[in-house]
Parts: sequence; C-alpha cells; structure tokens
Amino acid sequence: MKIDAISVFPEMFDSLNHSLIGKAIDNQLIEFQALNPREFTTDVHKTVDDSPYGGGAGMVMKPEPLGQALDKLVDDRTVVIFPSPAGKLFDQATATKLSNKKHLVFVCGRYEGIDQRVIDYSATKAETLELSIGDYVINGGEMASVVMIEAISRLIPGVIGNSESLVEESHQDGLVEYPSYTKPASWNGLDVPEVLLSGNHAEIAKWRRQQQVERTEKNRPDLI
Ligand code: 6GU
Repeated sequence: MKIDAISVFPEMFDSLNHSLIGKAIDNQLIEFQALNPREFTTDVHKTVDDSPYGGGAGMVMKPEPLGQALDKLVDDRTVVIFPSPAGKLFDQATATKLSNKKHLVFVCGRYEGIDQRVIDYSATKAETLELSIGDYVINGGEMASVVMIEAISRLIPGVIGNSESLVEESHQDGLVEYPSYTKPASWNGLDVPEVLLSGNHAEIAKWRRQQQVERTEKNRPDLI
C-alpha cells in the first residue's frame, strides 16, 4: 500500500519509522511519504494559512497549496482522508475497509481547519472521507493520521507476523480483549487465575470469553 500525508509538520510522522510499521516500510509492504504544502507556495513567507471569511478566531489553511499537493498525489483510485474532529468516527470497520485500498492520502489541517473547497475539490477527484479519531480535540491532523495509519497498516497481510493475534484482539469481534498474564504465577501477593495454569484449553477459552463479555459490559456498554 502507498500512503501519503500532506502536512506542514512532516517530522510528526517520524514515529511511523519504528516498530512493526517501520519494518513494513523497510520491507516495502508500505510506502510512506510526507509532503509539505509549503513547497507549493510562491510568496517569500511560504504562507499556507489566512484569516477566515466571516470573521472568528484562528487561521484557516488556504486552498491553493493543499490543492496543488492533491493534484500531485491523487488519482481516481486514491482514497483521500481529511482527519477532523467534525468527521465520521474512525473505527475498526473503517480501518479494515481502508486496509484493502491501494493508495491513501491524509490531508492534515492545523489552525482552525482547512478551506472547505479543498475537501469539495478532493471529492471531485477521488473518494474523500472526513474522519475523527474520537470525541476530543487535538491540535492538528498529524497525530490523528498517525493513529489511523497504524490501525490500518497492521491489518495489511505480512505487517503483523501472527494473523491470529489480529483476529483475537479487541474490537475485531465486537468485544474488548481478555486480560493477559505471564510469569511469575504469584507476584506481590497477586496470583494468576488458576484456570490459566490448568492446561485445559477448552476451560481457558471459556474463561477468556467470559472475561471479554464482563469487561465489555463494564467498560464499553455501548458496544453491546
Ligand atoms: Cl482527526 N483531528 C483533530 N484535530 N482533533 C481530533 C480528531 C482529528 N479526531 C478527534 N479529535
């Protein structure tokens, strides 16, 4: 899969070069590039933002540099993603859908947002989504993009060694994960649940499922 990000802070994507996603980039399972829209400005200050029409606080990202960056990257098979707290919620189902695409472009806003015409223009060229990572506000689309890229990339075959570890995990089956334990069997007066030491795989599977249901009911009743 090819993934591009358009951002005035391309260094914020450096975290993708570590761990399993970093390895997938090294192995060319994923090709990632960050493009700075300042490259498409023509004034000495390399201006990418301006005050909002109609007044109000903050600055809005100008359409021309982002539009030119899109022109450079997007074709009709691309999916363009605008991370935004005003977008639809990005969830595991969205991650799964996007993991089957050939090319994703993340367009990162800073300041108060992006001129709406950039999003409308993108939609005339390619499938275009506005996606939020949750009900809180962060300062820009970069870290939200990193979160989405990690959630999507790990579903690409070969990125995670053991495909079972994908299936078993939280949310893939609509429940949160069961608790995990390792050695020692007793620590600080706290014991590993007996059943996990029993070697009875049917009982272990049953206990884990029960734990998943209990934890989901307690922590995430909205999933039930
Ligand atoms: Cl995608 N961007 C920003 N700035 N804040 C968010 C978000 C995205 N998702 C939740 N909060």
